Amino acid sequence: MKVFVVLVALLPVAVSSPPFLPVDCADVYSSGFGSSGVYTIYPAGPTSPVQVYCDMGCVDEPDGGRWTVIQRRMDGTVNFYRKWDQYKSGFGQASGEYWLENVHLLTLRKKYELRVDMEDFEGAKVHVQYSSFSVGPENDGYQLDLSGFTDGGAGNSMTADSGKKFSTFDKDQDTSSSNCAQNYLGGWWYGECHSVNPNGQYLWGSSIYGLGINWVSWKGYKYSLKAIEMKIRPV
Ligand SMILES: [Ca+2]
Repeated sequence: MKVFVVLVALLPVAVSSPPFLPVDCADVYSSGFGSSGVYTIYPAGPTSPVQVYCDMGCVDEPDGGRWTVIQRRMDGTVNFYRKWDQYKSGFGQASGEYWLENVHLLTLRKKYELRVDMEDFEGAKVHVQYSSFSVGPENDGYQLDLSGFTDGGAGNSMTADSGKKFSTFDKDQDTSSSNCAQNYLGGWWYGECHSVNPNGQYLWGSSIYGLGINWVSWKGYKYSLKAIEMKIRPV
C-alpha cells in the first residue's frame, strides 16, 4: 500500500517534466553535471541513447571542460582494426577505450572545436587543438574538415587529413593506390597514407613503421603512444 502511494505521488512529476535529453557533454554540463565520467547522450534523438565519457576539465575551469570524448586509447584492451560498419556504429566501452558513433550527426547540429590529448610511456603529456572540426555524412564518406590549429606540444600532423574521407580495410577511400587501412592496421581519414594513426595498433611504445598509435610530428613513425583522446565541444 505504501509503495502504491509513493508511485502515485511521483507519476505527475514524471509526466509533466519530460527528462532533458543532452545531445553532447556540453548539454550534460548545462543540466548541472560538472564531474568527469560516463553519461548518456542522444545525438541521434530520444530513441538512440549513447554512452560517452565526458571530460568536464578541472574544478577551477570557469566554463568546465564540457568535452565530448569521441575516441580514446589507454590500455590496448579494445581492437580498433575494424570494418566500416563498426566505425559507423561505434565500439568499445565509454569507461575505457572506444570509438563514438554518430560524430557526424553531432557536428551537423553544432559547430565544434577538437582537442587531442596524448601521453607517451615516459610520462610526457602534450595536446593539439583545432578551432573547427566537422565530419560529413556517410554517403560522402564521412569527410573530415579541420582547421584553426593551436599547438600544445605535439605539432600539426593532423591538418593533412582535412578533406580526406574515412577509410577502413573493407572500404578504401584514401588517396593512395594501396589500401592504407590494411597497410597500417587502423581506420582513419587516410591520404597517402598517414602522419597520424590514432586508431592504429596498441604497441606499448616501440612501433613497426606506421603501424602504431603514431603522431608523427611529436614522436615519429616508430613510436606508439600510451594514450590518446580525441574530444570535441561546441564553440
Ligand atoms: Ca587506396
